Amino acid sequence: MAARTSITILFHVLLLSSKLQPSKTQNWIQAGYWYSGSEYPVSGIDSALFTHLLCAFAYINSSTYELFISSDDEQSFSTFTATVRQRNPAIITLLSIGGGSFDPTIFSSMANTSSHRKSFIDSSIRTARLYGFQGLDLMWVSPETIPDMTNLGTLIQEWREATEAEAAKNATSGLPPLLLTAAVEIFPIIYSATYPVNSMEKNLNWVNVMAL
Ligand SMILES: *[C@@H]1O[C@H](CO)[C@@H](O)[C@H](O)[C@H]1NC(C)=O
Ligand SMILES: *[C@@H]1O[C@H](CO)[C@@H](O)[C@H](O)[C@H]1NC(C)=O
Ligand SMILES: CC(=O)N[C@H]1CO[C@H](CO)[C@@H](O)[C@@H]1O
Repeated sequence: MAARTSITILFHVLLLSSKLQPSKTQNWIQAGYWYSGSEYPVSGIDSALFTHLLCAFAYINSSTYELFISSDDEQSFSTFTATVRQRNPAIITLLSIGGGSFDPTIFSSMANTSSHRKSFIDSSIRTARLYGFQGLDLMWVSPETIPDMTNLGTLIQEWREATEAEAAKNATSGLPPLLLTAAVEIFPIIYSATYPVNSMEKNLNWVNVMAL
């Protein structure tokens, strides 16, 4: 079993303006996902090879639309950042939400209603801070319809506003706003809807392009 395959290295397209990029840091990103289902130990990751690591996956409760971490993952997620910082103290960690096996209709109904988006956004920020992540990544596989794409654009706009408000409110903590990213894929033959590029460009730090 090739342990290395458990960490998928993705290509990143830097969408964003310097405004949202931490100016002190490098201008390139080398990020990888660690998936708890791979059972590859977090302590085995050579974090010195990366600038950012994404811990996958947190899920969305289908009735409350709040973010949750499965009880099986709580231990490894809560120590993830401290563990990968042992080999690379500068590493930045993000909590990834959803993934390919998560029911996309839950994303659709979360993004579709203002109060559901708010539950999701507020709980995601709380959870990221509680577990010590510096950002959040949305892996909605995949928005398929035009309303999904429109709602996704609204969601990430509101998400960005909320992360900035949270950082401003907690200015004394000195923590920068959470990074926000999303994983995207394009199957032009299957889906006719296109991503809300304007909102993504304005509100996300970068996107992770999923390639098969
Ligand atoms: C979703 O939230 C409801 C209400 O709080 C709770 O009863 C249920 O167990 C939660 N489901 C999951 C999968 O966490
Ligand atoms: C939300 O989804 C429901 C059905 O899934 C649909 O009837 C409604 O128009 C959608 N609302 C918005 C704001 O997209
Ligand atoms: C990380 C941090 O300091 N979070 C605080 C932000 O502010 C709210 C209340 O305004 C606190 O509850 C959080 O603990």
